Amino acid sequence: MQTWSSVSVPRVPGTPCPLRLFDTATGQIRPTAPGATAGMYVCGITPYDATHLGHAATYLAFDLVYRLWLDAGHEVHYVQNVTDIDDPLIERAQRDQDDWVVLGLRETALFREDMEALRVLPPRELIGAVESMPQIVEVVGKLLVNGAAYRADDPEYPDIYFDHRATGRFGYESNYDAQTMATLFGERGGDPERPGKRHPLDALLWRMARDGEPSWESELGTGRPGWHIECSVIARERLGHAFDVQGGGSDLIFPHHEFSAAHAEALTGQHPFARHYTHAGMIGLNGEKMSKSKGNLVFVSRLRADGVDSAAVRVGLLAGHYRQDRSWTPQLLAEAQARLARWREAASLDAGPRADDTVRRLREHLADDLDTPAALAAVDAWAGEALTRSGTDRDAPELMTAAVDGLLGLRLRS
Ligand code: 5CA
Ligand code: ZN
Repeated sequence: MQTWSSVSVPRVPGTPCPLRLFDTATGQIRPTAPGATAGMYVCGITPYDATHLGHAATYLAFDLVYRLWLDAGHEVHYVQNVTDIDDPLIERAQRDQDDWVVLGLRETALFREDMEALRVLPPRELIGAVESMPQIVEVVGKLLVNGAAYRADDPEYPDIYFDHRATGRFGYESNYDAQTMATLFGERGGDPERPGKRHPLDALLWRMARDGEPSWESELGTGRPGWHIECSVIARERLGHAFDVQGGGSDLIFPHHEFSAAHAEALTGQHPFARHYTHAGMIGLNGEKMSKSKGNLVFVSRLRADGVDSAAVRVGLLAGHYRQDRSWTPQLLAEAQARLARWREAASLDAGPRADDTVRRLREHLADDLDTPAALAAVDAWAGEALTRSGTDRDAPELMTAAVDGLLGLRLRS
């Protein structure tokens, strides 16, 4: 699939800091240790609706991971998927009497525009489930042969399921207990009640065609893939095993990332699938979870249409720590706008206080599990001093402009 346009990332003077990130599997903040090229996979959108601020916050968090690795001299092989065939897409298309392909293309195009407006660095590869069908079919076939997958005991619809006990490691990524897994599996797209499965927790790999549903002919029988196998296959194909970071929102900790890892590990016998499993917190609105059922989604495209500066949206979302569940409020946006205006004014001065130490702290805070609240406070402190017109360092405004652009993705000068 076509990805989106990139922005230039200025080199930031000074010494880079190696990035430490929280890893869900071990429950610890651990150093990332990429080679010359860092590999990152972040779960992409299901394009049946516009990008809301929750999606944006998650992609911004991983944008910072990208920027810190670039700063440390790594190349980054970033892969993202688009779930361009799944139940929500089919249901929305039916509801609106739309074509699911057209709906997916339209919302993906809007997503690209939103990401560009937010100056999110594009993945090297943006890959749809539909275009990955041959690889998915091949992997599901292999899982059937090696015994990790089986056909449901249902003559009419012998769907293919993954035996979650296949690797003997199931649960290592989320660390959830059996009860929590059972609850979340049911809530997040699983089908625990489906008759004919070996175990309620087993996840769908291939759904045989039902009347009126899109399907693909294959050696598995005509049908369509389950959700987790899509990301498992795309990530492993492009990044190999033990890539550096598997990312997404915390709603994907279980079952999605647990199964994506288990599918790949059952296929190859290699462990781990990813070295870090990193998850962003959920964004709500005015203290309530943002959800379609509540109708309280704030879309990036809506804010753009209302003339809101996307840089202020970026500042507002980075004002909280990426792992914290948090709320978007009108006040948060107003504060972000004021903060950005102060920073821009300070960056436009001819001179300011020396900025080397501020840049050092900015890097240290970001490298410490993306501590953006502390990083933004460091910029505030410099800008505050600069605006008292006390500083005389003529290089400082330019240095701060480069650092805030390179590390935080925000342009202070046009
Ligand atoms: N296509 C799948 C992933 S393979 C999916 O979850 N799509 S999504 O459109 O529902 O979400 C896209 C990304 O945004 C995922 O990484 C998801 O974890 C994240 N996300 C969804 N809702 C929120 C939210 N309220 N706050 C933060 N991140 C969110
Ligand atoms: Zn995914």
